[in-house]
Amino acid sequence: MKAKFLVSLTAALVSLFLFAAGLEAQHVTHDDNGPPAKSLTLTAKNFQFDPAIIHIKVGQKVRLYVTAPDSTLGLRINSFPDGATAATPPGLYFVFGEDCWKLRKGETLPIDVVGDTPGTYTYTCCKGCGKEHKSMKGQLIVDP
Ligand SMILES: [Cu+2]
Repeated sequence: MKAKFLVSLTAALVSLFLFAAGLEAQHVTHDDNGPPAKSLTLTAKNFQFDPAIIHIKVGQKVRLYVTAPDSTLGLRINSFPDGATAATPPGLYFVFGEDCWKLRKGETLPIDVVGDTPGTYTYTCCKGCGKEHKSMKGQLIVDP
């Protein structure tokens, strides 16, 4: 009886391992040189992002043209979805990722992003810019 249990336990572990290996093999690869399928403008000013909500499709490369017309600011896009736990992998891929992009006053910064996993990814200002700095937020939503 005990031996039979051990055999089925081993079989379960082996199939779990094969399943995990299969997932690894299916990992998304990105063509960094390919042109983006879509482009969007994101403006940061007056303690707000415009638009405050951006929708992109999973797997689609999108170029964000980010601009801060009035003052130098920072942009941080969380690569982990809202509600992520310690085990949640990042769900956004950036061709040139940075923790805090510097948005120089009046300049336009292109950022290429691919949504690997559907979810809501929060973006914030990452440069102290005044009284309402902490309320400066937006959501990048990766739709399935
Ligand atoms: Cu700020």
